[in-house]
Amino acid sequence: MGQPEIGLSTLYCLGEPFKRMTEYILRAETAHIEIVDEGLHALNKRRVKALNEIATSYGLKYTVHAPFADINIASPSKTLLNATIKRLKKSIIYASALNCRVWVFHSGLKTGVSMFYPDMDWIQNTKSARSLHAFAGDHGLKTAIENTPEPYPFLMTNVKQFKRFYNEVNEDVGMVLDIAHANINGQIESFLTTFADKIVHMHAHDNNGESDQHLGIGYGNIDWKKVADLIKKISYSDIVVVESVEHVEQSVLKLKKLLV
Ligand SMILES: [Mn+2]
Repeated sequence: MGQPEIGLSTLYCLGEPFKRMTEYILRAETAHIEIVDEGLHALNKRRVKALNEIATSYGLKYTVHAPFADINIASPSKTLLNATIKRLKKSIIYASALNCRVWVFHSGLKTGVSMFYPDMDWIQNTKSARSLHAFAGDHGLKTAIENTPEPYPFLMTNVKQFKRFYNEVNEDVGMVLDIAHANINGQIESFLTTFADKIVHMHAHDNNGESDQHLGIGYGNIDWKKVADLIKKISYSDIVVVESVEHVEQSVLKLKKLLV
């Protein structure tokens, strides 16, 4: 088993034009870039072509983070669910064209009608996850579902929910461990030990243990030395993507020192 490699998410510059983002990634301290398929950086054919040209010239490798704004794969509205799946399938096609190692997506969320239809959103969540995974497989792409932060009404924030998901979804959907999201419910160690064989990708940023701040590594209350030891203990050897929105370069260097 090798060592993990450190990557960088474009989340920190999502407020800036796509063109500027493509300039920033050339200056990153890593060749592993996670493209956030959202907002000003939403992918299209032309942008995929541009990113592929950059990858060839500068030796970059990509992963893609699925769109997440107003996206709910557990939506009780057929109309909205269809629009959501259509958008996510587009993202999968672009990710496949970028030769991504993995396509990262979030679970669905509870809604204002969830209390009237117990478990319906969970059932729709697993259905959608299975169908997106199958579609991605048809395009030669792996998928991984991320633990999302409390207190948002996401369906998959804790270990218990991920256990249920993997009991019901036998397909090879990987897990993205977002270390900082797991810090909010105090389950970093529990996630790492329970899903050592499912985790294929990680997100790293920091927070005060209460809200999803996406701080630079070392600027919140996460014990990174302890986290690094746990990551080594499970022999994790895939990518750890820095998803901070500040102190980005410093965060990449700090994680390299701890993990590589
Ligand atoms: Mn994340």
